[in-house]
Amino acid sequence: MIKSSDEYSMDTLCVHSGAYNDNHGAIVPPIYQTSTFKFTDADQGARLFKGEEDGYIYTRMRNPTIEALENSIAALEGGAKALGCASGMAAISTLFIALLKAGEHVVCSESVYGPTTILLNSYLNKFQVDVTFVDTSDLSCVEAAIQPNTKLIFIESPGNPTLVMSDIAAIARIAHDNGAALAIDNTFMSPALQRPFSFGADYIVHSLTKFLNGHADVVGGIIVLKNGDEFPAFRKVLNHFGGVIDPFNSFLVHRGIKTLKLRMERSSENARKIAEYLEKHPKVEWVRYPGLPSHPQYELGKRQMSAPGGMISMELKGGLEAGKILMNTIEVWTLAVSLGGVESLIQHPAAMTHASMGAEQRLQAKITDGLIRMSVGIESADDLIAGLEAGLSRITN
Ligand code: LCS
Repeated sequence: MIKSSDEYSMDTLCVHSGAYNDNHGAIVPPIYQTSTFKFTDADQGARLFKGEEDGYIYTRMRNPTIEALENSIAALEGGAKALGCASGMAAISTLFIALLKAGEHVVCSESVYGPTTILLNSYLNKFQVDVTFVDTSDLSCVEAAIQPNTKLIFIESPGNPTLVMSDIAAIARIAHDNGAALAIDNTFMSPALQRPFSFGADYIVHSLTKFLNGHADVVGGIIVLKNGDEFPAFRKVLNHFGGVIDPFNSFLVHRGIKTLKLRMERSSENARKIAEYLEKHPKVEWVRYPGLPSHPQYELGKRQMSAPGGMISMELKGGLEAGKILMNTIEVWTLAVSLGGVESLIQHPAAMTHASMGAEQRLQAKITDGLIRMSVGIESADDLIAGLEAGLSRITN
């Protein structure tokens, strides 16, 4: 089993990363579907609790199947350690709890998953942690938002759902020059297409629910640490707040990762063809896709991502009404939230994934009411385009 991410290519790491404990030669990590572990005697139990002996006690604290997944994703991201969480939101909230205290300040990308803004605005504010949302694609806005008490810059790049990209290396420098850390939600890209530690980020989070698992059958999340010294403190926070992933979901995500690189390549190829088709379509007002030269940060995307990914946003000339006709009549695609699975999905952020943000904050983040978001799967691009055309042809205005 491979541990180091420096020696092997991403294709190999996806198949082989994730060291695990097994005495029987199983070539996939066994599912330790157990809540607790037997001690050989009372003294051994006491030694385990004191940390004098290495071993398993209780699944909320440690579990071999979960550890196999954590080792895999730490290797894929080139990090030291990772912590499997019950959902992407559990990963983000655990990161905030571990890093922030009352009186501190966070700078956050304005275009992030809706509930991430709610977490910062409505919950962390209760604990006197302040937040400023800015357009992190504009470095002068990031610099202007820094305060003496800024502890963390949190970005999504590309951002959900606008696909705005932020310069990870430049923002890491701004953070470090000001005594802050940079965390990035890398869900949209996955480590197969973007490795933020190589650009100076300090923490990475993912919703495993998306591309890393890839099969729309798990909810999970992960925090990846660049610095292994921080692992015991993070492990304690996760253990005490309790948002751990379970062994079976860990097994499923670990299995999904074996095809991550292939899936990301195919989704990117499909999405590029679909974005090019949409950009020329007479009923489309605009398309935003990191692989189109018309994307405002196209050159940045080429520098920090190995492919443009599977997410597209667009708005139709007929606005929301036309978008509804498309979502209601599209073929092959499914009208559903979430993303990153093998099947292509379409949804309406203002009324769905980003409804909870409220109209004012959506406006600031340029999430227009007519914006439609698409997650491109691994079906045939021709079939996906035919399915889109079926819906678009029904729009008459
Ligand atoms: N980060 C990003 C970028 C996300 O898109 C999501 C979920 C999360 C974190 C939270 O992950 P979860 O707790 O759901 O595992 N995004 C969703 C979306 O765009 N549609 O449905 C869920």
